[in-house]
Amino acid sequence: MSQIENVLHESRRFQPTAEFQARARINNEITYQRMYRQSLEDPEGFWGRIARELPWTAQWTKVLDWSKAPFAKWFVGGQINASAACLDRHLATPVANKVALLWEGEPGDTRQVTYSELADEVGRLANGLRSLGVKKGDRVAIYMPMLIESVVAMLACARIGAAHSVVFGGFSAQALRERIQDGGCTAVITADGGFRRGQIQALKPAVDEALLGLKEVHSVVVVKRGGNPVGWKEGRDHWYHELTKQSSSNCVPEAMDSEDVLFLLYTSGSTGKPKGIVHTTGGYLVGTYLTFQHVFDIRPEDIYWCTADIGWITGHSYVVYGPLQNGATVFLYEGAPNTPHLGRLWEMVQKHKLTILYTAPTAIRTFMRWGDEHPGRFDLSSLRLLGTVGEPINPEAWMWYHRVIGRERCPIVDTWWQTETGAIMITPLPGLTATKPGSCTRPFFGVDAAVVDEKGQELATNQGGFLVLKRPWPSMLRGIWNDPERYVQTYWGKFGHMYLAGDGSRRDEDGYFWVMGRIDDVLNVSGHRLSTMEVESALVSHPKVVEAAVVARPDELTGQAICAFVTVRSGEKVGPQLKVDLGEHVAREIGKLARPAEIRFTEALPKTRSGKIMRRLLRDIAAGVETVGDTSTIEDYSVLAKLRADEE
Ligand code: 7RM
Repeated sequence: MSQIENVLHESRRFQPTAEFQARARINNEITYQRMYRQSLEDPEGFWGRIARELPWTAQWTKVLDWSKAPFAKWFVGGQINASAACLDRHLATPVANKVALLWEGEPGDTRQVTYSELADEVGRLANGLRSLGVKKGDRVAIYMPMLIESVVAMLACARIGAAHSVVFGGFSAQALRERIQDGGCTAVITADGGFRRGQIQALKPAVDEALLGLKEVHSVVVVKRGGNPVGWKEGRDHWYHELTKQSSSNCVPEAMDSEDVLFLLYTSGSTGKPKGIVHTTGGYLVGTYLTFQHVFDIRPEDIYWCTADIGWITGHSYVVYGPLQNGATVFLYEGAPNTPHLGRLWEMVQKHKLTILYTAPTAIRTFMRWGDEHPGRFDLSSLRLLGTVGEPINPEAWMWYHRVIGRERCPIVDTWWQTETGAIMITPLPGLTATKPGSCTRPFFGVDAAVVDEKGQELATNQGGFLVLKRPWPSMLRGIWNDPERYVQTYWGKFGHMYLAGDGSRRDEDGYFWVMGRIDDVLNVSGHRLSTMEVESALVSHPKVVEAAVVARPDELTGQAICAFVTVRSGEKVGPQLKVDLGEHVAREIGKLARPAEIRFTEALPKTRSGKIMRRLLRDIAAGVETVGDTSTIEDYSVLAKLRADEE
């Protein structure tokens, strides 16, 4: 009874173009099969060979120590510094003078730094932090807009062996305070403010509020960006530009053990207290290095854009550590996608001739809603590859991305992974894999993924169940900060020897994975276990709908009844007739049992900062109860208020 029924039928397939395939690193099935087999049959040999491409300062003695499972050690005894792996390794090569970061502010100002300039700036801040007393083993909170200095801050911490804990700049003072306290941070790097939707979003006041009475934090470094007036605490607060001006750019990187902590990153659990996910150095670097190289099939001339903020894992792994280790040119954008107009992103693609775009399904659905005319106004021919991450992408949004943004030329890599996995786990290889809209396709090298039932037995083709990873991998989390018990419980408690991802999935006849969303979100209607994502996909395939979130509310008759929150295309009329039409549509697409008992139209859905729909909150609204638990990650509180006000 634990299985999830599979109701989504998708038979379209897309091959990479011959031209793309011809140039790709991995472009034939035989090579892929051989490498994949090696990676599972001899993981230590496989990962050891990859790791040797990185600039270790001390050789490891053993690739993997799994004797204290589920606490893994990778590259035991090896030493490597993450900032040196991103910067110093390029300085004696032509990459030194290549642009590392190309940045555009929301008002349209731009700035770029080469690898060698970035290395200098990181050295100066690293020395500056050291002069303030920050040392190896400390934790430093970073609370910043998307600036070049934000990347510098992360790498400067890494350089001196302090773990960074990036807190998304949109979080409240209270959320920041909790994370600073839980992580035991002793310094904070922030900015006066940044530009967001044409206004200055102030950050420093939130830091001041968060730090009230927190004696442990001895230093606050402030980047001047917004120019907004800020409060100042003498002795504690330091301007970034003054601190770095006084410092030498020459900073010897701290020798870091492979298993020394590189960063903490807080992620909200299903309920209650946020978890500080712990990542260490060596394995994380190896995992992000290899995945970035293959998944984006990166080339020297690429200008790559991952729209993720550094406040979430995608920003860590695929804005900073993966791309920079590979010597890529990374584009960064400070502001909102709709400022000053709805075509801003596409204008920047055209202006900077961006070649790779990696973004989230929620963003893609928003662009769909805004209309084809906005991307239509710009030349997107520089794009050669598209990616998605963060949620299951419904086939409708996939097709839109393919047609309107990719102009039917660009492969799409739908990458499944988590804060906890550190790096991409299930993904197409763009020059090889035939993609199917909505599927993240096959496991990456070294990833032994499966779909199992309640007892841990592998399920047959197309049966929905728990997505698990059956062996450790280099970039895996090493635990939850201050809470080893919770780590064991949450991820290894259910099956013991397998990592529980918390997602539902099925695997099709080609071995492709179709992730159906979080296990907590599964619907149970009259004994049928349905994935929220599949019902949402059916709704979104209706021409008037752009986004839908489906939750269950208690129902005497059916156990649970489906309540759908629906956003329609700009300009479409909502009303009783559309509700009837949508009900009919879902019944046709899936079956009568999936027809929502209730449909509510809404302008927006409650989402996390990284764009994930917060179904937990919608469940409370659907059931008409007060919201309990953590709401600190919600992007826009007014959405909740509006949804509640709309209750019938
Ligand atoms: C990278 C990131 C992790 C959760 C994960 C899934 C969902 C992410 C996909 C996806 C379907 C994808 N880290 N998820 N990528 N679902 N297809 N390609 O998002 O820790 O913030 O979230 O996101 O539920 O468990 S995360």
